[in-house]
Amino acid sequence: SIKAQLRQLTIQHKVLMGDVQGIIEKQTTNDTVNARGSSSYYENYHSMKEISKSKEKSKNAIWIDCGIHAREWISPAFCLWFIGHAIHVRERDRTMTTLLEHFDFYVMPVINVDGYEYTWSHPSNRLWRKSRSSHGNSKCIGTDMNRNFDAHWCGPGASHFECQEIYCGPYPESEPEVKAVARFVRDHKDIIKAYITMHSYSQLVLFPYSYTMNKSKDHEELESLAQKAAKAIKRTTWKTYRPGAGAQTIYLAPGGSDDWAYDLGIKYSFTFELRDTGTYGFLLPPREIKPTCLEALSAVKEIAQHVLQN
Ligand code: ING
Ligand code: ZN
Repeated sequence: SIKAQLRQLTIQHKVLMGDVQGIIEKQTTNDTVNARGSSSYYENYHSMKEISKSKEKSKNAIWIDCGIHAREWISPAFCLWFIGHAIHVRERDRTMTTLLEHFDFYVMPVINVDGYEYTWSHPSNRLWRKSRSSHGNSKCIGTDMNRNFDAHWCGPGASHFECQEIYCGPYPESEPEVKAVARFVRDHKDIIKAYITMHSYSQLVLFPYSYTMNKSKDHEELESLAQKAAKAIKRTTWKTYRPGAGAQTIYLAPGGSDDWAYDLGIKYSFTFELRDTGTYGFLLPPREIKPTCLEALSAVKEIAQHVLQN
């Protein structure tokens, strides 16, 4: 039954999260701060995890965030798995070691903590997408955080109506979680060389723009890099991911984080849509967590290596 399936999924995800949380707490106590908490937590700066090989500051960096949308559980699973992998195997994984010599990784495991928690604690709302903020006396709750960034905010492809799944919020960065990410990325835009955000599902490697059908000025380079990332995935697990510009590939969507980061000047800006292509959709079975993480890692490495060479 769907209920038993949900229970099984939740348990497996919890095991994975607990495991990685344990690793983090044991091995990187100095660098990390608790990633759990409610949205008020985002008023300060400290809900990001940084993986770094050295203590000296202002190395070039790569930003990865997960869990903008509550129901896309494979996304936070990837971020936590990535942290664990980077810490655990970096001595054995040569590519990872090299990358960590050149970059700091800033990893935000769950942007939408309240929404994410809600999908766990209210199984009947397992498919909740938005944040959990309220808006005046509207009966509807939540803002779509991937429509809340200041990039052609609330143009076609978003909605001003609180009850819609793609509600853009009352104004850009109205959500404290979005504001915190935007502020951090803005304040570090000179060192952040790539912006990567993880969603699900559809198996896509997307790049700007999503807010317009027009091509960005780096379209050709981003397309070929997205293609390289998709090929790396294919080599890893034989899964097919399709590369493309957001609006041309799926739909017009203003206010997205990758478009915002790109217009801020971070050229290498990508949105991943992880597994699957619709068989299970957001309810991805536990056995697919690990292979999805492995394939996503291979794509992230491909992007990081390209950034290193350019
Ligand atoms: N897809 C994204 C969404 O927010 C997207 C697609 C990518 C929009 C990049 C804007 C920018 O709708 C999912 N599955 O959330
Ligand atoms: Zn999403």
